[in-house]
Amino acid sequence: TISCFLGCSAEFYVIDDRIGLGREFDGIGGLSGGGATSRLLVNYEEPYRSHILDFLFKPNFGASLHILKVEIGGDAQTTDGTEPSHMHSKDEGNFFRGYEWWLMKEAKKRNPNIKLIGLPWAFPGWVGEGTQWPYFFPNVTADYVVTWIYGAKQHHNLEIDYIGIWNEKKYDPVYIKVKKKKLDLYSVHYPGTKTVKEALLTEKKLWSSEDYSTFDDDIGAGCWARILNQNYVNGRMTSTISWNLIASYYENLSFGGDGLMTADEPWSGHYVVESPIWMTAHTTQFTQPGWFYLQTVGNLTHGGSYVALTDRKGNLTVVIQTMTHNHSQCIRPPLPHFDVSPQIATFQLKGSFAHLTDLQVWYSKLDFETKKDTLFQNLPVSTQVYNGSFTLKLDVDEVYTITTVNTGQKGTYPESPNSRPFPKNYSDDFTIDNPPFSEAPYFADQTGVFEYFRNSTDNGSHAFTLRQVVTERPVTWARDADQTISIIGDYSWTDLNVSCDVLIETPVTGGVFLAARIDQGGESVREAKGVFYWIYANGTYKVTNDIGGQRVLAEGLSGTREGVWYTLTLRIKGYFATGMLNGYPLWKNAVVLEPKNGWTALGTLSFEYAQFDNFEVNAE
Ligand code: 147
Repeated sequence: TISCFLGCSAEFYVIDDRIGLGREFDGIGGLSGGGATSRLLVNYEEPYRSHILDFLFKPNFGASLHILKVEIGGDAQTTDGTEPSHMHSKDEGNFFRGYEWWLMKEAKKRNPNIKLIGLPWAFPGWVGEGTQWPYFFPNVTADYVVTWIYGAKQHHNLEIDYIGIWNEKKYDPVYIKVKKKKLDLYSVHYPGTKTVKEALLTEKKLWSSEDYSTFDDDIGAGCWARILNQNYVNGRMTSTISWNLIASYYENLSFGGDGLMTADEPWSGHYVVESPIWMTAHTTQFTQPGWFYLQTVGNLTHGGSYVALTDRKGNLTVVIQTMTHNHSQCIRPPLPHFDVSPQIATFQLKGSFAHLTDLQVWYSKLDFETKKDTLFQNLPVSTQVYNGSFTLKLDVDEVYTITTVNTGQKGTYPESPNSRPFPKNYSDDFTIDNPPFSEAPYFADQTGVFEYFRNSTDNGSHAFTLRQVVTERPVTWARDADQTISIIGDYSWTDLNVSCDVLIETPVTGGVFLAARIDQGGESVREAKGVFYWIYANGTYKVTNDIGGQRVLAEGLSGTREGVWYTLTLRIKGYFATGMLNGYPLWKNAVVLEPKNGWTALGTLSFEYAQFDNFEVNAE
């Protein structure tokens, strides 16, 4: 029985298919990339990595996503790092770089029906033939993207369901025509649940193909639950895709901690299944692409909204959310004020649903006062459904799923290992035959691409190295640095010793660096400060406070040149830094006022080949 409050005045809502159905539902998705947002996920040990993948993709378990959208790597910075291209240059192709292929296969393994989408953010420089623009040579760009699609099929047996144009940048009608005869759907990013009238009138499918981008705490969950409903109720959008899939990148990079859950500690195995996963489950576990929204969807009288979907074979799923304004703000766009208060709602089932009796109820409450959330609980509730209607006493910040589908499950695994910081003593000699991934563990490229390399000219101690391989400025999406850089370690590191063997490959103009206390990457990588120890092919060295090399702390002669391996050692303690070359002091007591802390890093002076070996860091 429902206790009487609000004077027992229940509001009535009708769920009815006799007036015809609404639009076809296309699914809920997550976006890996745009960019490098899954970078650290691949380095989790089993069984944790599989557990995480299950929470994302396994049907009737967790987020049980319908769609996986991935970045088509373009060798350039796309928010939290660079993702490697399948064609670094015109004459080569390699479909085993990065981790998006792997991720798509893992998703398909769990859900063979999952839809795949590819979208480029950036392109290798050759695609623009030096113009830094992908549309001057639409054939080249189209071929490049089509090669990726064929590669997916040929090398991984992956069928790509949808391909986008160019993320958040101009589109070009000529390019679209070259690539494809027509546009199938209109999709927007961060629509704030609204659609313009003109878009509705086209009767094309409307999607929110990138949305959310909010820290994955309870407010993020509130945002996500609200827009999953309202993107259809307000905007008739039939798919919503989360940027991003999983927060698997160093937290101090751009938009740290956005995602449906967090897994950014592969060294400890620790991960957290955050509340947005369960908000997703409320929809995904009880509908599938190909279901239809009913026309009877809408807003609730005292705030919140409801959608209803059917498979047209008698199944019904109703999702109700009552997120309050302050507990459901997404990062963008601004959310106009609205009120939500407790209310009693009676849903009357008509048409095909009039005789339903046995409905499952799944319930969540984000409790911002007690902090004790109820997340995705199956309530014993068949008693609440009678006489063709059910009544819910709705409080604020809740989600209900009322459904005929009885396969829902709240998946669980034993707790993941305890959180631990990045190991203070860490080394990598990059010696590995047939590496499963092209990147070395934990290195997160911020400009350029660093890959395992088998050095055929060296059968001795440097046969296996890490090599920077982007030799031309890409058609960028963000403001990539003019130097290349890959970061690794703990952002809170202050005093440390770091060393690495380096090989400059470019005569005269070449240069490489080893660095520490790097204070930023991602979209602001050009402004990265830290302690950068450079050696150059022209026989000199420098110590600078910035990646651009403007703030010089020390400089002089080093006798260094291309084609020779050197060991660089950088030691920083308090305000002082010291550098060694092949174990001999080259400069000392350079004064470092800031940054106080940051990651360590490797890199090159420009887009040039260079190699690295025997990386070792010992932090205090
Ligand atoms: C999006 C990007 O597509 C993602 O790669 C990621 O960077 C995400 C982070 O929130 O942002 O790009 C946007 C850029 C600008 C707006 C929206 C999305 N905007 O101004 O509304």
